[in-house]
Amino acid sequence: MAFSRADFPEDFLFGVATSAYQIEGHGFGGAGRTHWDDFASVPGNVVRAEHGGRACEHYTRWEEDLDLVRDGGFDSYRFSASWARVMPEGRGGVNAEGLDFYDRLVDGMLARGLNPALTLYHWELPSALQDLGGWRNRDIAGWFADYAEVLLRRIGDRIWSAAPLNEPWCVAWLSHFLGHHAPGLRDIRAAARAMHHVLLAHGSAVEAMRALGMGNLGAVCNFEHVAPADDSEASAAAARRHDAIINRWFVSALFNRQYPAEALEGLEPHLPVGWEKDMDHIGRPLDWFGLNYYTRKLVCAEPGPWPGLREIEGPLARTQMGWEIYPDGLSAILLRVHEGYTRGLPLVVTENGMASADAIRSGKVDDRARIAFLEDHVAAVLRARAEGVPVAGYFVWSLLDNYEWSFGYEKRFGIVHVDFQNLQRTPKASYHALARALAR
Ligand code: IFM
Repeated sequence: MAFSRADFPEDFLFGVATSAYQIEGHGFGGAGRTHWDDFASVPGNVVRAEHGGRACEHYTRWEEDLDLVRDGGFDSYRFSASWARVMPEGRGGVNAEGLDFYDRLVDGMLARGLNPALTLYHWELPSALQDLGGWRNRDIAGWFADYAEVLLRRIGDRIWSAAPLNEPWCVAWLSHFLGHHAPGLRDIRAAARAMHHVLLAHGSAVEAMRALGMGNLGAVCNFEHVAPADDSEASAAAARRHDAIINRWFVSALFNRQYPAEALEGLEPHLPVGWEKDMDHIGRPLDWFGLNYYTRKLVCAEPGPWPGLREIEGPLARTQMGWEIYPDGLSAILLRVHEGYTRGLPLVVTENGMASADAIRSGKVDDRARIAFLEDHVAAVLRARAEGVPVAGYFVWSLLDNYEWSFGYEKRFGIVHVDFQNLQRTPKASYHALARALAR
């Protein structure tokens, strides 16, 4: 790696991230059914109709996986808990085995000197709650706070940092407007409600965690560097609309207690009545803010209903996901979030990484493209720091090759290769390079 710990202050945190449904194996340990199991069972939704029933069998192999995190030189492990593993129906009954699992996992991190960085919801909604309208139903804020309380009464005393939801844009827009993720809706009314209710649920979970005496609470949103595809005013306006929906909606609610005008223009007629009264609940103070960053998007105007835009293929090199590689976008978004929204709050890059079609050859995985990707993005973090942005940590996505949602197991984001036949883990060249860079 072109960087090392010496380039950062002593307390800068390096970590690696995963999520529950993508690695655990939801078929194990009495977890309830989730809307991802339902979504994957509809032909055409997921590549080869793959689901998270077995995934990486992290549920039984977690000790080996935590050893990998420790031996990689990381300070922190960002993981998520599955709501349906803790409460199979989403409300009411608790699955004791599920709570025991997270209890063991957190102790396992502490035993290895790793700071547990918890996300409460990384996309697998209990099916029973989807039956009640899921993120369209305002009551979800209360259900979510109850789940937070059940889980954190058990493990909250040992959690280093917690964030309620991963990437609310994906939970709301990608899943209810674009239909790419569970529950697979393409419905502006459902999307508008989900865009608001994810934030309401965030506020309720933060309130519940504060009531338990927890600190170091944050939020994690995904960002793209958005640019107009050409120099027309129509494309510039389309890019502003896309930017408002993906980049500004959440951060502006969380830190400025308002929604951006370019997004309200299409969504306000569909928001729940009285949404304005929720903004103080949503914008309660946080201790840090996490940004997930992968790519940039070029956008042009598209005739038709709001938001009237389309993404255009750009000329830059791409990852296995087809995403353009654009490290400058990371420094730009860090600066923008710092100046316009978080104003001095510590920022953490909570996800960054790339998928590549990695294969084992002679026992090794030579993922040099990932090494270059990580080097270039860490350099972007250093540039942002040099401009005064208080970036306090950087997490690689992901520890393991895993279930990449509607792409099934085809897209490999791990710094550790997983053979999905026998589940054998093989650290890739990027893992070894990181371990050398992060060695103390
Ligand atoms: O795999 C996902 C993760 O669940 C959320 N952030 C983006 C990753 C890559 O698509």
